[in-house]
Amino acid sequence: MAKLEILEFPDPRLRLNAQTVEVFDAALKRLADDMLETMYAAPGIGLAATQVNEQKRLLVTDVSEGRDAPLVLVNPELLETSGTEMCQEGCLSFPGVYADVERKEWVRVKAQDVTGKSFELETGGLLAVCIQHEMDHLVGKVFVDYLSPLKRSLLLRKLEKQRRHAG
Ligand code: GNR
Ligand code: NI
Repeated sequence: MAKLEILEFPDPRLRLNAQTVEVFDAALKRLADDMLETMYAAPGIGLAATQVNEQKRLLVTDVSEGRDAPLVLVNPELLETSGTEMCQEGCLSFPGVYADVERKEWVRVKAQDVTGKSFELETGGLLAVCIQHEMDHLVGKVFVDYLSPLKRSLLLRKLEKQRRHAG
C-alpha cells in the first residue's frame, strides 16, 4: 500500500469530471487500498479518486468510531433521497477550514464494489453526508461551491491564512 498526495484547492484538477470505471482489475483494487490508507492517515472520513488525481468514479469512506469499517463505492449513483439537514463539513483539499452545508438527510445509493459486484446502500447521518460530499468531488464540485460569495471569500481567506501559518 502507498499513501497518495491529496490535491488542494485551487488545483484545477479538482474540477475534472471522473469517468465511469469499466475495468475491475488489480490496479483498481490497489488504488482503492491506497486511497483508504491515505484517508486513514490524513485523517479523514472519506476520499474521492479526484482528490488523488485519478479521474475515476471511485470513493472510499469510513465513518466508524473504530476506523475499522472501510467502504468502497465504485460508479455510485443516487437512486432516492429524502429530507434535508445542515452539517458542518470539512475537506482534505481545504485543510483547516469548515462550513455548514445543506445535504439530503437520507440517501439510497447504488454502486459496485471493487470486483464489479453491484449493491445498494440506504443510509442517513454522517455516512449519507460523506457520500454526497464525495460524489460531488467526482463531478468536480467542492463544498465551498454551496456557500454565498461572502461566506466563500471569508473561508478562502481563512484557508490562505492557515497556509501562511502552516508553511
Ligand atoms: O474528512 C472529512 N470530513 C468530513 C466532515 C463532514 C463532511 C464531509 C467530510 S469529508 C472529509 C474528507 C474529504 O475531504 N473528502 O472528500
Ligand atoms: Ni472533500
